Amino acid sequence: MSYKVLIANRGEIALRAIRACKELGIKTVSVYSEADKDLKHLRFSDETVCIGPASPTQSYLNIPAILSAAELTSANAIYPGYGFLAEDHNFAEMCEKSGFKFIGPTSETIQKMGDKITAKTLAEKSGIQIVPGYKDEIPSDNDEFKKIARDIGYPIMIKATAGGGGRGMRVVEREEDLIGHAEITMQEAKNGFGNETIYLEKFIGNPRHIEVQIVGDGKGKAIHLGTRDCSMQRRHQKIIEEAPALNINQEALNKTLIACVNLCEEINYEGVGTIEFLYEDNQFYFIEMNTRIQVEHPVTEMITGFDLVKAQLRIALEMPIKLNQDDINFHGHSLECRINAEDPDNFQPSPGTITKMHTPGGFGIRYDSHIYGGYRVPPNYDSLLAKIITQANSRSSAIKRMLSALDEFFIEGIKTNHPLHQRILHDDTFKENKHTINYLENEFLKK
Ligand code: MV4
Repeated sequence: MSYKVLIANRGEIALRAIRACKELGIKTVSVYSEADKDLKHLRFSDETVCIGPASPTQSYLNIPAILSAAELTSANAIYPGYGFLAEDHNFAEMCEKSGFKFIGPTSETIQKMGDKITAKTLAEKSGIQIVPGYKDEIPSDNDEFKKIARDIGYPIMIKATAGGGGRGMRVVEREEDLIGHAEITMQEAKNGFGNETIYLEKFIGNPRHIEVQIVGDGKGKAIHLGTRDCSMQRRHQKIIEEAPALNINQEALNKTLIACVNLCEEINYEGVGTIEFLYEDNQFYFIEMNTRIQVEHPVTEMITGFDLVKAQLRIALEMPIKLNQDDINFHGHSLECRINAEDPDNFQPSPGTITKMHTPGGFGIRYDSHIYGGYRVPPNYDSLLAKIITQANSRSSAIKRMLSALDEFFIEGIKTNHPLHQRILHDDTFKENKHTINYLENEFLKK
């Protein structure tokens, strides 16, 4: 049986997916927008279909156009990548109903994890530690509501159940602000997500962002692939990621990893997923689960040798896969620098034509990117140009290898955050691994 997978994405992840398909002998169909006709991966794809104009809503988010392309090319399955439709449960359901395998968890699982209260309840049931708070209905009596918040203890965070990834949340420092902030968050959630339900959490002030990679076969068996630290971020955009997370309490880590596997086994999780935590004072606190492949998946691949994208395809297409925790071994340390088309000083997007460039290479260096000399970066999509990934025996060696890779790397014609990466890699707080999610914005960028 020869499979054909339609790749419903663009840029580096589309290229990453094609490479995995080729290794598995799977045929590929790439869809693209009018702005993307010169993308590199289209040359490596067996078939290509233009699905609409540059605007994402008319192309990569256009469900009828994507399903039509799948129909037209007789694709068996659809690979969503990250962003766009990757966590849209309606899209997953429409794929299923149209006879195309959605490469990922079931639409039901995506929907459950998309509702943050449901996700939190499921996580807690599996023995994962959650942030203390309140996730029942908010009482209409303001004094009762205030009592609940007082019991959690200020500062608290109000979050929309339909939010996530930094959208639909607000910190409340004192009781006077509770009712007003709750009303605003509800109104914004109603307008933004069509669901005004909110819940409360104790505000964790200065944590690290640690996540756990998991893989499930959809039949009740799951494994974990350890942790990543994604604390180096600005406005919820990760800039540098690494694996594994270091300086973590071993007992808390072991408990958390086992509980993550339990959760995935209990819900018959299918495919790859990431369970996100805040980590402060030796404690893990669940925040949400992502039901997709993530941008930073290569750092996990580099320290485990486990190909996460091939695993996604094998599981979805029911090819044999061995998922035994004992077969997973961890080797050294890996870092990823996200190179974005943006001004390194003010973070404004910097689209345009790349006139000249050189890519890094060598032992322990991986380069995942769709760009090339002469390529025009369109202004319509996110600014990720390339991911430089290093692997070495220790964190400090992986940092030195990254500095060497960044020395070789140059892009001319557009601005990139390349100099920001060089500055961060020379920073003492980063080198000592003492940074939290607040470090870049509140300290480093103010220096
Ligand atoms: C929090 C928090 C502090 N306390 N929840 C932001 C994205 C979403 N995934 C959850 N987020 C947060 N939830 C409580 N109870 C702080 C954040 C947060 C954050 C989390 C991870 C990575 C970067 C962040 C940046 C700002 C705030």
